Amino acid sequence: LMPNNLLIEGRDSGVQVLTLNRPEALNALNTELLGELSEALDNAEVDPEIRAVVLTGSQKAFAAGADVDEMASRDLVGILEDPRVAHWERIARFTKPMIAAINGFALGGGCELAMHADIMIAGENARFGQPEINLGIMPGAGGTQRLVRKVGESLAMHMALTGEPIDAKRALQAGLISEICQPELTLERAIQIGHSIASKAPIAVRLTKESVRKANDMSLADGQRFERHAFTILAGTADRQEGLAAFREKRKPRFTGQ
Ligand code: DAK
Repeated sequence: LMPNNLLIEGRDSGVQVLTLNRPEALNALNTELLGELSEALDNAEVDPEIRAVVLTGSQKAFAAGADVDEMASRDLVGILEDPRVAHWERIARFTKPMIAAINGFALGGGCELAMHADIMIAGENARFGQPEINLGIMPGAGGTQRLVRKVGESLAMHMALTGEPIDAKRALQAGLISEICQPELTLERAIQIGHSIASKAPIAVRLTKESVRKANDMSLADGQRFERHAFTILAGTADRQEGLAAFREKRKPRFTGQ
């Protein structure tokens, strides 16, 4: 089935580009869009051709948040049984590298979605914010959790309690994003990063992502133990042998994913 709110491209190059495409609502994340996105990621998860995913929006908006109209139609039980929660969980579970290429507004659920990516890069025109407080609500897709881990408590509190957005420069300074680009080049740069990752040994990439993520949920000692076990697992891969041999033979490695 063709998705209504998502463009899916680039699978054959190893880097799949998912473009949020609901321009009439600045890519507001309604249930349908989130369902299409989580399904696309589930498909990418099991497709060996796809080594990395780039998630992007338009020049004007990455995503302006949850769909306010849809949210307004839900009462307490409606929120409790909200189908979007399952979609968010599927997005969070994705094990391949995901790069967010952000231009324009990344607000509320849009900022939270961007923070589900492993690498965030943004155009100079990007604006990041958690404006939920202005609507009498609060972040609901990890905004109070991931933002603190990425930018620290002081700036996270400032953003979540005032709703004031920050610009790309501030986001870079705070460590929310890893690079700033000219807006026309953000997507191209994200794809380039994706290709760089796609050229590495897939099992090493997977375990590296998993291990870095553990840093947020584990003590240093437990995280380091996890890292050592992951490192040990790699000793059983053909790609490790290939990578080490290629270095010593001064040639490029040919990784097979084995
Ligand atoms: N929802 C629905 N429509 C939206 C929208 C949104 N979030 N944001 C923009 N639009 C629509 C506008 O209504 C407008 O539609 P028309 O009037 O043309 O029909 C169109 O997109 C263009 O927007 P504007 O005319 O407002 O454009 P401007 O350039 O003047 O302003 C803006 C851009 C981004 C500053 C403004 O649109 C704005 O403030 N948007 C709302 C931003 C916002 O408050 N976002 C946070 C929403 S709350 C949860 C998961 C997630 C969440 C909650 C729970 N669980 C899993 C439990 C997340 C909550 C949120 O994100």
